[in-house]
Amino acid sequence: MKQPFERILITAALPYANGYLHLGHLAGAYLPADIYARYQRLKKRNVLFICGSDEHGVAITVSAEKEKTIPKTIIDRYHPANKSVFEMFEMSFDNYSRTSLPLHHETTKEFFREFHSRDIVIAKKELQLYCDKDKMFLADRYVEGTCPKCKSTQARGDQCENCGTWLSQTELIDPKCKICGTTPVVRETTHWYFPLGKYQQRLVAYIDERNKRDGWKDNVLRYCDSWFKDGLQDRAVTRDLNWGVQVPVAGYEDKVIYVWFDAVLGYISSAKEWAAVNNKPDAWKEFWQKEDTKYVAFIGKDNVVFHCIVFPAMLMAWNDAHTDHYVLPENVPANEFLNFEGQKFSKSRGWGIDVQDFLKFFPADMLRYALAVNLPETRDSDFYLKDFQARINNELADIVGNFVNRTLAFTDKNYGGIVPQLGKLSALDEEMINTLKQTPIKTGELFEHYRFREGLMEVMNLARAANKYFNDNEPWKTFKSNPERCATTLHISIQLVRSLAILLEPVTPATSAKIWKLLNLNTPSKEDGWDSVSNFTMNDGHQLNKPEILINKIEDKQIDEITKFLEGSDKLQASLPIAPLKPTITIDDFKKIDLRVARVIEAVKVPKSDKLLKLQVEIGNERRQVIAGIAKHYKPEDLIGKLIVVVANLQPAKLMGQESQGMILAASDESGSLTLIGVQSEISLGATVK
Ligand code: B3M
Ligand code: ZN
Repeated sequence: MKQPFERILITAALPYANGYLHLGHLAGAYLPADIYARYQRLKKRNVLFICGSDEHGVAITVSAEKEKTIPKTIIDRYHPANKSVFEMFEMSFDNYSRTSLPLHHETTKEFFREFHSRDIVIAKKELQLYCDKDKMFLADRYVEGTCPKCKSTQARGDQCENCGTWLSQTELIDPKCKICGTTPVVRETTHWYFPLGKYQQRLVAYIDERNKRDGWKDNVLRYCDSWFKDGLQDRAVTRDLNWGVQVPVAGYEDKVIYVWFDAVLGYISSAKEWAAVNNKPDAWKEFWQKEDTKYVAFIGKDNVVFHCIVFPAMLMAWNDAHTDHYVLPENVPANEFLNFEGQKFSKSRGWGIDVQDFLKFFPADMLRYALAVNLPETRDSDFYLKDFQARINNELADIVGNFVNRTLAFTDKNYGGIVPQLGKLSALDEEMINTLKQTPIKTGELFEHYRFREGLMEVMNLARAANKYFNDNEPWKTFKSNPERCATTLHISIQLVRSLAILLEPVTPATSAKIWKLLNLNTPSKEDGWDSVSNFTMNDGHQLNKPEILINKIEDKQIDEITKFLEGSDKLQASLPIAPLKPTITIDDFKKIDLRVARVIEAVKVPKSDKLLKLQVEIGNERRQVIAGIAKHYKPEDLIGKLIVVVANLQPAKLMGQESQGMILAASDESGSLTLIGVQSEISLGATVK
């Protein structure tokens, strides 16, 4: 990389589009990436920040099988959902793409064809695990066994999630088919192999060079070292699956490219999409193929091998025969894991909380702040709801919120909201200004080195110092006794409020936006960058807006609510009165009701109604439209594919002008909770319920 660099390319791991994002994902890769991107933009650097959904691989096909549907149904549900969750969380991606796009398939094939034509990838017959019962090769997550390295019993065919080791499936001890649980047999198949071993020396040198230049994290270096120590092996980059990017080699069209080979190239295709959307079709090359670009890849620790070893090796292989060189990551600041209330996030055990659920209870900035002060940068960290409340109340509200409020309220009350004049500086003023000058330098230095927690700490120290400054100057006394002193104190405090708006923007952008509004500077101007933090740009005589509380404290009640939500309705029910029972009926009365199993095929909101959803359901070979009052409890996209029970012989009715040909069954309690009645396992549509 030519120094100094001209551009910064930032990528965040592409989440699999087979589930909702939880807080652990945010702490692992996304929040740090966003803080970095926002900070660099404030430094006026030319930034491209990209991400997208990873839509291939066994992660997706297994999810589809579980729901008895096709992979496309899964990705079309989770891609838009995750995209919008990222928006709610204020991720400032320049582009959020998806790997099912033809543009991405083309990019991946281009790399594969290149490697094929130069004999870099080679076809090899190799033994793979095959399930006789399911009649298929057990690629990746289709097989589980004991990790030869750490002895975790839940290692998958491609990787052990516990220790991060990248495995060949035949290395697994006591492998079992994930579909049927039987022990697979070993069978021969042909796959294309990428010769990682040939790149080992260059990879070692590459990491060494980048580490010297940009300081890689110890945890990342340790992971890489352990792979190098074991010696890199040839790795299969194709799979016997029918979901993914088709292998572009004659005779191998029934195989697909390994998901990790295509996923990392998703960073390139996402940049291409960004360029195309912005009508600058070649702009992506500026970021990917100019040596004065600094490329930083943010990921969680389980993805280290693919970003520090596999992807760089692929790019090296490409670069060897091209003049337009792709840039390699300058750094890969991988985080460790975040635990939730003392335990690992686990989708299968239902432990943890999805981002979208959390954001129903608290604004994004609160979550961003609480995660940022607690990022698992050097070791796993823990997220406790009680800690969360304490952090927000004692830090964000009591330190930042309090300083902004008291400054603006005092100015409003005593100066009619007009910035008072700066007078002669006292020793306390000088000291305060000095601290202010240090903060953007210290925080900037820490952010540049991916130490976001400590960087934020410096900002909070400034806010603490600002409160102390306000206290020590006692403006409520000097207003009468020494008006010039009072005016100067407030003038400096208002400048500090503006400084905090800039310094906090990478972490809490909505709070910063609110501060700008209170300062009656609706949008920060071009001059309000990171390097202007300690400039006094708030002019004497400038009219501020009416003060408003910046941060509302979290009440115990709110923590109780989210806790109840997490625990499900079990506890809730025990304490609730039940609705009065109805008069007895005969079995014949009951038999008049024709209940059938149906599947939801489509679901949309009924226009102008906040309660109703319009569902298309399939009952046997019949399709019906049913209007259901469940919009407050279910999102339309969450219903698709669900097996439910409908009253099939109810007289059709019109609701809000829409025909309803039946009714779906749901349970509701006195608290207003509602849950649909489903069936426990697959059964044919139209089956009767008795
Ligand atoms: N989808 C794994 C994960 O979500 C994978 C990352 C791809 S980054 C190119 O953890
Ligand atoms: Zn099987």
